[in-house]
Amino acid sequence: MRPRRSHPRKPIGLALLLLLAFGLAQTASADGITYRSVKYPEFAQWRAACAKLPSNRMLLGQAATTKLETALPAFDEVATALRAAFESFKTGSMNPAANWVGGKPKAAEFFNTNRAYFLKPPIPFQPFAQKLQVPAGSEVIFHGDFHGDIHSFIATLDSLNQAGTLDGFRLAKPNCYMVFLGDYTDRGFYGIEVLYTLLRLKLANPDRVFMARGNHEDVQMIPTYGFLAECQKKYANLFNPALIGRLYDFFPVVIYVGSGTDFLQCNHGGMEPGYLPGALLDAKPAVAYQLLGQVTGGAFLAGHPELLKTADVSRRDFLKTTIRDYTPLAPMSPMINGFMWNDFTVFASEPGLGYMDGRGFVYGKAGTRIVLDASAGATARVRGVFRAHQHSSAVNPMMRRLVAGNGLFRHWHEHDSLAKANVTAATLRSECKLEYSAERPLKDGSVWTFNVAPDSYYGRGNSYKFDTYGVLTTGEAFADWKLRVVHQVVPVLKTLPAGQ
Ligand SMILES: [Mn+2]
Repeated sequence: MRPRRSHPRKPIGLALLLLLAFGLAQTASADGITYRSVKYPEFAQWRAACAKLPSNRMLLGQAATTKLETALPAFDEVATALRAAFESFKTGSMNPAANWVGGKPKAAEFFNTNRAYFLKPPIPFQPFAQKLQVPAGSEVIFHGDFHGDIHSFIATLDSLNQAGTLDGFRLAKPNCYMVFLGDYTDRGFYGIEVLYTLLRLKLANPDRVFMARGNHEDVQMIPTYGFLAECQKKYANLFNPALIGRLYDFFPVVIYVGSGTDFLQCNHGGMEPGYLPGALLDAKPAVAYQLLGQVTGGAFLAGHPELLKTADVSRRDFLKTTIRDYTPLAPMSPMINGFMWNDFTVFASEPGLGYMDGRGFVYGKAGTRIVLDASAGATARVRGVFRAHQHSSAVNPMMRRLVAGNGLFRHWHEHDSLAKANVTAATLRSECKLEYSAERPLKDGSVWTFNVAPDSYYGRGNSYKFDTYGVLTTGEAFADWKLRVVHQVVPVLKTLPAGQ
């Protein structure tokens, strides 16, 4: 019997395969000749170039155009940064074998950027987890989905420059880190500008800036959701999608961020009980990695029968046969990766485990608690989840809470309920006691969703104009950790002031 996929997806298109294969050949021949002659713009120059671009919200209101403005007119500029990023990944903290729990992946496969799992002959698809253990008192900046919204990204960097956290692209404060929660491109017209900005941050701070892999960091998604079309409009046949697809393989599907023995699971989607990080978190190195290897959701269910008991009775048979052990072949094959895809319920009264067609497994409060507890090591504990992903262009209960919460929502609020699903922001804040202030309490076992950037069709559908980032300050004990939410208006109907 064919293994059941968690939901059906189109196989990778022949046209995309040909394009990817061509891109790789182009890379191999051009490497070291053209790319390295390009000089990187300074932050101020880059900011000014991005400020000239019309907003996504303006373009979304217009008929489709064949031409798109870009702050990166030559693809060589992108390719230079991509090549430099590959070198940084190959020679940085992923290089020492001692930083890989359970063994370092092969140099001839994982680290060979002339090959890819999506090309022939394929190398294995090897998703991995990361640990980032920072000193107590460190600041970690978090941001949710950008989806091609460069104006919000620049606004965030402006804010961090004004705060003295950044000096241009460089983190200026000691013990300061940045973690991005995935979905950088697609659905907005400046995916390439967003990716390039991420690469510049990574290159300026290789040990302190990390990107999680979202469900859109997948070559199979880009032809459908806009990124491929964007790049073909900007670069025609000079665009090399294989380089981008290969970059995504260096993004961990989950980053456990912590101090001492306390950690937060930081990823794009949701829970993935087919991988447990105990050994990774207990490992000595402050930055460590582990391949997911075989994803053992079936074994987890067998060993934790209490998880299935949190599900609705009518769904248990389906969940039992669908959550199983498998070897990942691609982010959506033979099953979707839960770290990249899964969701959470909004209300505490909803089932602990469920499933939604087209989205994946949905974890409630009790189900999440079981997986978090099982994620502990001999000493390490996983205290909660920071994630993004769960957005809609329609006004729904989740989006109402994200907007009323100033861009960060803690699931399962104690005074919230299904009966209040569609109440106004004012009622959410008063009657449901929705948290919306700058300082947020960090409660053990909680899940926080970061909002998607506003210059997007999500922002248009839900009428919000502010972008949000979180600043986590760690402490000696988890009780001392602090979370601050910074939100600022982004002028989504015009371009940003050229400034300086
Ligand atoms: Mn998204």
